[in-house]
Amino acid sequence: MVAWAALPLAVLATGCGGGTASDALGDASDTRHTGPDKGAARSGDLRVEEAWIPEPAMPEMSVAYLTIANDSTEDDALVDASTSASPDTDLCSTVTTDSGASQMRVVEEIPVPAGGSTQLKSGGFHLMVNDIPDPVGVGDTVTLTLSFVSGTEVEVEAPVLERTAGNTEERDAGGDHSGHH
Ligand SMILES: [Cu+2]
Repeated sequence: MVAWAALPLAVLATGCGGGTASDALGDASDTRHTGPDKGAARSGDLRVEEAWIPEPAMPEMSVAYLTIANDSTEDDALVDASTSASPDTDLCSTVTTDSGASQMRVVEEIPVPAGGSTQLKSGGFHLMVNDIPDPVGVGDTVTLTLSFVSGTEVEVEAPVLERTAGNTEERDAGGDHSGHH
């Protein structure tokens, strides 16, 4: 994870400069586990950490990765997501078929168990940002708004980062976006 050091501090400054991030954070002490390059926020019993967007391979479409932790004693689920980059964002899952092929499909919800956490990452659950009108690139920050079954809403700033070794967890499926349409 040495990639942090190579990132310009301007990414962080931009992400926090608008006031939105600090509003959403509420308790600043909750940012301590997250590197300076990825977004974090909390609302109620839900914590979002490590929010980021890999530099899109195609200008009109991207994915977003993050981790959601549920500190309550009730199961919760992500049921809707919107972004500042596009009016069309889906909850999506990559599944491996019996024949070993990777396929993506839109899902109705992404469960976050009580006292547990769910990672949105390459090869699993993720957010699918479709039909991006103005392409985003490294250095940009996208605001993600996440809505949960419990009624909790979390807004988090997700920086667009290069696909470096430290950022591409389990990125093995070469055709990550194929088959989505
Ligand atoms: Cu997808």
